[in-house]
Parts: sequence; structure tokens; C-alpha cells
Amino acid sequence: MSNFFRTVSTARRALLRTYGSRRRYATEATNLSDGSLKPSIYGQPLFQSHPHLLQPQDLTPGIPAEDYELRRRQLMNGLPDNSLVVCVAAPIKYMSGKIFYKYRQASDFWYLTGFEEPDSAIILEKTSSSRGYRMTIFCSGKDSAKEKWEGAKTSLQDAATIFRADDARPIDNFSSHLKSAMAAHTQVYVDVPHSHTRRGPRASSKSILKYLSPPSDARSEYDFIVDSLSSAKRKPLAPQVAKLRAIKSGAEQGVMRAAADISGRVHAKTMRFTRPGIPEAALAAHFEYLCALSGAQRMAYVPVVASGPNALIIHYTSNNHLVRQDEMVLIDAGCEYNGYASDITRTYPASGTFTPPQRELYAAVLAAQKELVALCTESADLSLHALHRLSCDYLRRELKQLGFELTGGDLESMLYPHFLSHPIGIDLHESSNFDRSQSLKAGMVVTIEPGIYVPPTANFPKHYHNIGIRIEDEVLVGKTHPTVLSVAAPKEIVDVEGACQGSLGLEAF
Ligand SMILES: [Mn+2]
Repeated sequence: MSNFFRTVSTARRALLRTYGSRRRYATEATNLSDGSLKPSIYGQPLFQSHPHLLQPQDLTPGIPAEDYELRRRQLMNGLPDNSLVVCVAAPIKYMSGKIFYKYRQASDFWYLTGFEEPDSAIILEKTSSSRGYRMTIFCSGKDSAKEKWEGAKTSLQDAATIFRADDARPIDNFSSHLKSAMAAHTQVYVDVPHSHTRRGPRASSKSILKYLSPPSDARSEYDFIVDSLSSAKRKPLAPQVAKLRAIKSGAEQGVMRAAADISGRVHAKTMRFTRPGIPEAALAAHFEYLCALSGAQRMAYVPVVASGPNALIIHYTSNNHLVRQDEMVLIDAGCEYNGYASDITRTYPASGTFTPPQRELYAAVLAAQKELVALCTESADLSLHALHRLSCDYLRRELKQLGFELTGGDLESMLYPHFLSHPIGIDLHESSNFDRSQSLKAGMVVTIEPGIYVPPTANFPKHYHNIGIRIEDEVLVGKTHPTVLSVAAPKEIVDVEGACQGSLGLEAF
């Protein structure tokens, strides 16, 4: 047995002495010498079953159970007395018919629970106890016939113990509990979905049940319960959770750094893999493959692999052209790792060497980008809006030096038509409840992504026509210093060329 496994086993035995939950199922699953449990008896990886993925204190990889407890406590502390919080799991989404997509938990539900199963929900009731709230978790629980097909679900008892709920109930009881809990509270914080995946005449845009699957006869009851809430009593939950999610804990910063590190290294590898004539799709495939190989669960968004003038399309995702010798390739891609998104853009020459116009324009965007990164501090006291205005100033200055004669809104409407930044975390764009006029605070993570896209029109210098460049980093805001999380992706001209020109191959990965 290696030292690594011995350490893990020792820690695991200590944990089992404390919780002991595995022992109840010892006859049903195989105990492997590395400490893992195969097949698992839980609905998601836990230290008890997957010691190669989690540390003893983790509830989800990289995030301690204590973090989840703190999140719920902070949420409930911030709400008025006699408040109720209702948060439900994401539905299973379908590509076609019964063909489902790989499941991804709803972001706020995951942030508050760490529970990864569909068909689950929580009710949090604010109380005067020292904990400050009472938590009831609803989930599928054990059903051996169903688990034979779909894999294990966490038992009600384990859901309560491991996820620190006061009570665990079958999801089938959710509607009746919800009804009585809502009646007993003054404010109910709950989100009604904006869109849904259920099809057919019974689908209602107001139904909370849309978040649950499979459909059940209780649906009309959920509709009734949520509809029965007066608008004065019903409050949106998402803005309350967004306030907490905006500031990343130390553990979250660690996971985000790991996610950015995977994506950054894969950007470098993909630069090296690129050669004239290669399909954009091959670069996308290479990127996704290396992310998956590094442990990422999925891409955080559909990758943009845009060669030459395709880069002028900001969200170009067709990725179906060939890369030509004289072109640059713009890749905007990042993985999702252990629940956190990464988002990095790099632009590099297909040949491995920038042409003079490519180099000049790249240097212009890079100069602005670095100045903006340096301003991502609490002490700079700038909002995203203020940073965006500065990005326009800096890019205008750079372009004038390159001979652009800019009039009116040329920059904002044609050359740089998108916003500089967005907050990032569990979601790629954590923007919907984020105030862009608010000064950045330490612990926030934002992207800094200025770009220049030169259309082939006579008012712009001809040698820059059809060049699109964006350079995007993820920046952790500090009190007085920013930290670039995406540092593994080459950005300086010499580093980009060096990465492009290195030898081909995966052996060093
Ligand atoms: Mn972005």
C-alpha cells in the first residue's frame, strides 16, 4: 500500500468512527483496499466512497462541510425574523425524448447544500436557536428497483447526517410540507423558474414543480401552493444568495484557481497543438479532451474557436472552418471543475509567429488588459462600469497610436462592442444579481477581457482588417493586489510564440 493510500485510509477510519454510516451497508458494497466503496451507496462522490476525490472534511471536492453550514447561516442571518427559504434542485434536462443530458445541479441549491441529486429540495426556517435556522432536506432516498437502473441515491438518514439537515423527508412529501411551512411564515424566499424543460400542455411557466423530475401527480398541488402565495409574501431568493456568492471563501478560491489552472494549461497545450490547415473543430476537441482528462466535469460554456475573420463574431461557436497559415486563432474556452467555472480567452498566430500587424494590435490589447487587471483591487475603489469606461479610454489611446482615426462611437459600436468584465464563480456569468455600479471588494472574482475586432471597412487601416483579438483573464480581487487565476495560459508575446512553437504532443501533460 502506498503512503498516499495509507494516509487516506487512516483519515477515513477516523471519520467512520465518527459517523459510521458506511458500516450499515457493509454487506452491500465492496470495500476496496484504497478505501473506496464500489459501487457507492451515495448519490454523489463523498469522502466515504471516493477518497481519491475528497478530503475528510470536504462535503464536495475542495469545499468543506463547514463552508456550506456558514453559507446557510449567513443567508438566514440576513433575512427578517419569521422567514422561510425554499430552494429546489435542477430538473433533468432532455436532448430528445428520454435521452437526458449529463446532470448539473442548480447553482443556488448546490451553493446552499452541496447536494447533487435531482428530485430534491430544502426548506430553511429562520429560528431563534443558536444555529439560527432549521433545515429540512427532501430527496429520493433508497429505492432498490430504481437504483438498479440509475445508480445509488443517498438514504434519507445519510442525507440528514452528512448534509447537516435537522430532518430528511421523501421528496413526495415536499408539497404538503411546503404548504404548511409557507402558511406559518411571514416571508417566503423562493425563486420561480424563468424557463423550463417540461413540454406539453400541462407545463406552466409558474410551476415550481418544473424543477423536479420525473413529473408526478403532485404537480397541480405545487402549482396551487406557489400560486397561493401573495406577492407581498413571496420574495426572490436569488438576490440574497448572490450577495453571498459574490465573495469567494478561501476554499472557493482554491477550487477556482484549480479550474483556471486546468483551463490555462490546456490553452497552452492547444496553442502547441495548432498548425495551419487544422480544423477549428479539432482544436475544440483537443481542448475539451484535455480538460476532461484533467478531471473537469464539463466545459463551462460552448468553446469559441475562431480562426481569422471568424474572430469578429464574438460568440462564434460553429467551429467548422480550417485554420489558415496567415491567421490568428481566438479561443475562448474554459472548463467547469468541482462546481466552479473558468473563462479564459487567448489569441495566437496559427504559424507560431505574429505578423507585424498582428503583433501591433495584440500588443495594444495586451497593454490595456494589463493596466485594467492592475486596477482590480478594493483600494482602487472602482466598479465594473468604471473599469469598462477606462477600458474604452485605454483602447482608444492604443488604437490612435496605431493610426486609427476614430470618430463618434466607432470604438464601442464596431471595434469593441462588448462589456469588459463579468463576475464568475459557480456560474460563468454571475451577473444577473450583481451591481455593476458597486465598487469591487476583496474576494470577488471577475474576468478582464478587452478586445479589438477590426471589420474590413475603409475607415480603418487596411493591414488590420479582419483581425479579432481578445485577451481574457480571471482576476481575484485583493485589498491592494489582484491575483490572476488564469496565469497558466501564456499571454506575453514571447510566451505565446514560445507555446505555439514547442514540440507537439501530450507526453508532458
Ligand atoms: Mn468571459
